[in-house]
Amino acid sequence: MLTLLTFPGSFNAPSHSPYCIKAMCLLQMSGFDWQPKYLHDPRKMPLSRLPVLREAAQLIPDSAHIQTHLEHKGADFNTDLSTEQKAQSHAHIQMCEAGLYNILVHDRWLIDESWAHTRAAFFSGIPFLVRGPLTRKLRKSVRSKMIAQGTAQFSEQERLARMTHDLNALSVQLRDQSFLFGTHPTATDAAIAPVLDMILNLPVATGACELLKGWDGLPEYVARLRAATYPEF
Ligand SMILES: N[C@@H](CCC(=O)N[C@@H](CS)C(=O)NCC(=O)O)C(=O)O
Repeated sequence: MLTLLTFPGSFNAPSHSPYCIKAMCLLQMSGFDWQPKYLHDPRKMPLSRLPVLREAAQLIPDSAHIQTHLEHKGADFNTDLSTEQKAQSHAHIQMCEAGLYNILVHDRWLIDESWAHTRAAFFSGIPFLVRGPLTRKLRKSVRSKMIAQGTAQFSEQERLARMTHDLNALSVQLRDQSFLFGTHPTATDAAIAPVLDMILNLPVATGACELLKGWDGLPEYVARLRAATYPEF
């Protein structure tokens, strides 16, 4: 039995990490038996992050490595994709991880009204006396990373303009198909739809949330991916 070490769920999702949900979707799509094990603190994990897949004594960190591991065991997440489509898949995943993911993190952690909900949902298990100092330290560190990465240096208007380009690229790829590469979900959908889903389910209606909610076809696409591949716990 495979075990996915994952952050628990929040905001209407089976985990509060889109990378953990990506791994969950890949496991569901693989057809292998698996179970979740919830962790709150990833510091003892190989890359100090989640998700991590455990198989017997082996720990496999990083959702992309988990995908490769499952593929070596026989899973095929990109059935029927041409070489050109595989290249497009790679480019879309990179775009999402560099752009949309960081907008999600920004809106969860750095918008004050949203942060109050994020803090309550992610850290309610931390003892009250240490919760304040710990979450202030974590928020400061996320802010520094968002400034270093660039997302927090832009105005809201600039962030939304960049997001519009990303959503437009996804829309063009999706066209009138059910999933990004046709009638079946692929690894690209597993990587991208959870990020969109979390932006749609932000605890407050930020500009990014409103932009995506009003985008023709993308909320429906996310709902299809949820129905097809999210686990039910
Ligand atoms: N490249 C990694 C990224 C995983 C990642 O960044 N996970 C975040 C949560 S979304 C994490 O564990 N951050 C450390 C923390 O929250 O302490 C993957 O694809 O799995």
